[in-house]
This record gives sequence, C-alpha cells and structure tokens, in this order.
Amino acid sequence: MARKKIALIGGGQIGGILALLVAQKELGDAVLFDIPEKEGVAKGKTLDIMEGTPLMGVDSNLSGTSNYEDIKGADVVIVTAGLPRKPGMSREDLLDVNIKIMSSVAENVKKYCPDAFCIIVTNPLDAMVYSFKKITGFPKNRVVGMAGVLDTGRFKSFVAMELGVSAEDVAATVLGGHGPTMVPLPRLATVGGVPLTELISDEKLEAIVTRTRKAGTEIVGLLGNGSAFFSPAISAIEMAEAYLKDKKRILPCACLLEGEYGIDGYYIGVPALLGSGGVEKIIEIKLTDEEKEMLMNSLEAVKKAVAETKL
Ligand code: A3D
Repeated sequence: MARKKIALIGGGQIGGILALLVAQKELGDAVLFDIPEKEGVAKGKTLDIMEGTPLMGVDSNLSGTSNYEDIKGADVVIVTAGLPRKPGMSREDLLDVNIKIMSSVAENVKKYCPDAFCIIVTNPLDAMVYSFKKITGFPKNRVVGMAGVLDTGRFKSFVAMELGVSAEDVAATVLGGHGPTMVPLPRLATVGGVPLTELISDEKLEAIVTRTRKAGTEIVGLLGNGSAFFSPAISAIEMAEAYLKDKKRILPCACLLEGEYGIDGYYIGVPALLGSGGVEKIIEIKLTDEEKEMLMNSLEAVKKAVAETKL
C-alpha cells in the first residue's frame, strides 16, 4: 500500500511540529507549504526532521514548498496558515487578515486535493472552518475544525494536575466555539470511570473550568510572541490519525451542524465520530437547561465572527 500524503498548509510553529509528528507516528509523507518568503523555512524544517528519521527508526518523506502543485492528491490537509495571537489580542482580532489567507488556501486545496480530509486550525477557528467549507464546497464530513480536542486536553490536564492522577484516565468533553464562551461539561467528566464531581470540590472544579476557558490566553501571555503550538499540533494529529486509521474515535471537533443541538448552518464544537468516512456521525448529548444556554451563548459569538467573513 502506498504511503498516505499529508499536506500541511502553513510552515510556522504548529506546522513544524505537525511535520515532526507525521514522521514520528509514520502517518505518511508530509509536504509543508508556506508562502514564497518562507519557503526556505519550510524546506529547512522538513530536511531537519528527515535527517532525524534514521534516529527515530521511521520512514517518512518530508518536503517543504511554496508551490501548490506539490500538495496535489493529498489524502489529508491540515491548515495552520495565518497569523497567531499576540498578548492583548482576541482570536477575532485575527479575522481580517486570516480570512484573506484562508480564501487563497481554500481555492488551492479545492484545485489540488479535491478528495482530502481537511482539518482547519487557523483562528478564529469556527469562522475559518466555516469559510473553508463555503469556498471549497467540500462535503461536511470532510471539513472539520480542531479546537475541542485541545480544549478538552487542557481541561483533562488541569484535572490530572489537581488530583495527582494520570491524565490518561481523565475523560471529558468540551462543547461550543473556540473561545472564552466554550462549554466544558464537568458533569460528564470521569476519572477511571468515577464521576469527577465525586472526586473534587465544586470550588476547585469551577476554577478548572475558568482556567480551561482562558488556557490559550495564559500561554499567549507566557510566550509573549505567539500562541500555543505543541498541544494544538498534537490535537490535530490525533484527528488525522483517527481518519487515516479508521479508528472511530469520538472526539470533540468543530462540525457543520444542520439541526443537531437545534443549530443550523454553523460550525461549532460537538462530539463527533471520526473514521475513514471523516466525520461519520455527530453525537447529540442531552444537555441541562443551563448547558443549553451556555451553548447558545457560544453560538452567538460564533455567528458574530462568521458574519464578519461576509461569506
Ligand atoms: P505561525 O508560527 O505564525 O505560522 C503561521 C504560518 O502561516 C507562517 O509560517 C506564515 O508564513 C504562514 N502563512 C501566512 N500566509 C500564508 C498563506 N497565504 N499560505 C500559506 N501559509 C501562509 O503561527 P502558528 O503556527 O503558531 O499558528 C497558526 C494558526 O493557528 C494561527 O491562526 C493561530 O491562531 C491558530 N491556532 C489555533 C488553535 C486552535 O486551537 C484552533 C491553537 C493554536 C493556534
């Protein structure tokens, strides 16, 4: 069986880690694309990783390019092209610049990778994945946004740190848009099968929920020049792997809703079954009135960003 081809659009902080993870996990061959001014960086990063493949004991061909023809026929496309936040910026502040970048990326992916499973990472996430879907016209099962996996990873790691347990044993989900209005669902979280609410005080749990909502901003503040990149790359790769290996994972992803959760025509974070068919199913959770209200509040924030794309 021929190796899978993975196109990584955007060779910045996240793009470089994505390339490393593709090789390390032997998911296939990776093409790292960036604008002509950054072609050298894309070539340099991928050559650097290639030179490490014998040491990791893996086989993966990696290349950098600024020529869209080189992504032709990719099975998976992961888009991180666009500006990241700086301290003091909201994700929405990126919209004007990133919508232009996303439009050119979407046109070219449509042309060169018409059958790919596409994972969008660029912020503001819910509006960017909406735009990519609109411009490509790809079916909704093949266009998905990465946010919930990362937001959930953050929630799980804070729980593990607080309880002094393995992060692997924490199961949880986060719904809603990727921003301060996201909806962590502590009611449904478990640790090794035990309800989280039985293991932690309400006060501590509330603090974890608040920290999760602001986790991206916490990292932006610490880094001083850019946003999180290791865990976003790990999250996007988890989604790509679920697709490539037909794992049937249930992961929170930004999916196009058409009636689920009473929402129609918007991308927002919900649990989705990911396998070789892409988004094979959207899982509808019975929410409490309070959770429903939080989700609708998050939808309002998503709608506002989408309106600004003018698509
Ligand atoms: P950065 O290191 O700046 O990399 C972005 C790359 O995109 C740069 O190398 C640019 O040269 C490149 N680029 C710019 N224009 C184009 C274009 N037209 N075509 C192709 N490439 C282009 O940023 P990063 O990797 O840290 O972050 C990338 C994006 O991901 C940003 O928008 C972040 O806000 C976003 N992000 C999202 C999450 C989510 O959870 C959704 C988390 C972290 C970062």
